[in-house]
Amino acid sequence: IRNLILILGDQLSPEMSSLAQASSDDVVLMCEVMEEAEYVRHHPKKIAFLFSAMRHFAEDLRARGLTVRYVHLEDESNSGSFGGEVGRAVSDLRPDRVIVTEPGEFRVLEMMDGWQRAFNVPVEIRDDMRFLCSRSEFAAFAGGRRQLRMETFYRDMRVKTGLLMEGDTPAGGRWNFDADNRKPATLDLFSQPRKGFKPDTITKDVLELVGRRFGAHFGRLEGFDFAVSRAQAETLRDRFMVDHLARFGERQDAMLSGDPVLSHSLLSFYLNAGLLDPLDLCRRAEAVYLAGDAPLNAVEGFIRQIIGWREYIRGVYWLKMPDYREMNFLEADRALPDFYWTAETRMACLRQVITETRDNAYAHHIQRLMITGNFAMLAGVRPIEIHQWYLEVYADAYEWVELPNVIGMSQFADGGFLGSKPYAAGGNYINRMSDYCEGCAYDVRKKTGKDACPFNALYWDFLDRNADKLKGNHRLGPVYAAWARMSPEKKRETRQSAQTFLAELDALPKTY
Ligand code: FAD
Ligand code: DLZ
Ligand code: SF4
Repeated sequence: IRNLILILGDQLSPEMSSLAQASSDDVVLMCEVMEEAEYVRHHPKKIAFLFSAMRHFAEDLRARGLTVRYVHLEDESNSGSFGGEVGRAVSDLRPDRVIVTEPGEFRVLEMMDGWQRAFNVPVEIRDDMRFLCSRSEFAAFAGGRRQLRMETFYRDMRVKTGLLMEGDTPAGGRWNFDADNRKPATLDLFSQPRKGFKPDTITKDVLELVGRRFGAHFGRLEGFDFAVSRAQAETLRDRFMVDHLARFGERQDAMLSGDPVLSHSLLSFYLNAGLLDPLDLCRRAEAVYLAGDAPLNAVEGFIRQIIGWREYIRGVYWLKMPDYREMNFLEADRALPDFYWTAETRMACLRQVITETRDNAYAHHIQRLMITGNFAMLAGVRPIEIHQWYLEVYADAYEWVELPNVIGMSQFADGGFLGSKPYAAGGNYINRMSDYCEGCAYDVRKKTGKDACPFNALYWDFLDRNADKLKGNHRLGPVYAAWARMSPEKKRETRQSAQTFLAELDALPKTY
């Protein structure tokens, strides 16, 4: 054969650069391998989603006339790794060369770098054209700077794509309408329910397999109703545009116990796996705005997440790996509390978000950033441990997108390279943006003592504990000034309260 084209589990698009010029002389290789399923203990819903989507995509490729060599997890000859399967296919099929699109993880790129020599065949690694900004373009943007800012990058992407541009100026005269987007939410009884899909035969087989082989991983497999094909993902995309986009902005930062999704798109699973195209999605959102069916603050906010944050995060990943993974600017050294795996905690906010995560393999951005992320940072959890947790528990998690969000944005472990200040907050913030505190055993209004909201004392303790590293940050000037104004007794009480809480946390048994 001419080419052996390897398609990874998160490359499920007919537009992949590896598939350009593919013909009937080529063989497409797709493989379910234990190494990928176990290098971290992924949520069962994530594994089920990917295996089913891979199997559906293989069918699509066959329908287009391509030959697919699909290796199932339990095929007897399955060697269990990408390298093993490429090696086996090369020796069976003797291709002229192997073609692959660059992977989303550094770990996998390192494997690929060894294949040419190991299998004695030319290996061509092509750029991933699903992203607007290539790795080299991002490196040029970054220059040698010690700190980057998303906002500057985002403007470049607006100009590059022409999205929401009126000539050289941004639509509405501003680049960013976030100031209109910080409203707490109330339950919207008229909100359209989210569509789910009943498992077909392919998905049913996968669910049986995943339940049997990965049932011990954290997370609930029951109730799986994800889209697993391009057509289904497009149905969800179209419904989001009609039913939810208009309210995306105003509900973006809110959290409600009765509504795990609010007006978020729930499309990251499909974007990251290749079932939806990011630029196409943004153009569709822009069209909704131009038709007058959604306000600018909603559409700009949505587009910014995708051509701004998503691209920026990926740029930082490739710029900074492999060192980025190990960063720990604040020298945090606490083990991840067991309740991240059990949801058994009296803190209602954490209990709620971890329960939703376990059930849905999903939590929206503010839950990830301001509840589980914020708590881990305030408590001083080792960044590498909380990174591993995020990589395991969300169905949209791949290291290229998860790692900078955790290490940089949520834990400030890169010392402010990616973002300008730590996203630290006490109970007041959580109470303002959610309804969690109403059902909590702790009192959000109390600052210290046994029944006071732990976030309150932890917040000040975190700032005081890290003062030598954070005091110079000009965005934290006002909070350090407020801390300085507190009486010595109040300060002592606050720190004592935090220490008692942390000591109790450390004493909790480890069961997971
Ligand atoms: P929406 O709110 O509808 O946003 C639309 C799209 O914008 C998303 O689908 C996503 O593709 C993109 N987006 C929004 N924010 C970000 C961001 N910060 N970085 C990259 N893309 C963004 N996103 C992942 O895709 N995978 C992860 O593993 C992941 N881990 C995260 C960990 C932490 C600690 C934090 C704070 C954020 C993380 N995010 C991650 C970003 C964000 O939380 C999710 O993309 C979002 O919650 C997905 O839900 P949605 O599709 O409903 O998003
Ligand atoms: C996440 C994942 C899992 C669980 N299983 C597979 C698999 O069996 N085969 C596969 O091709 N890809 C899988 N993936 C996705 C890969 O981990 C992902 O493609 C790489 O990490 C690069 O982003
Ligand atoms: Fe969370 Fe504190 Fe509110 Fe309880 S009182 S839900 S711990 S913020």
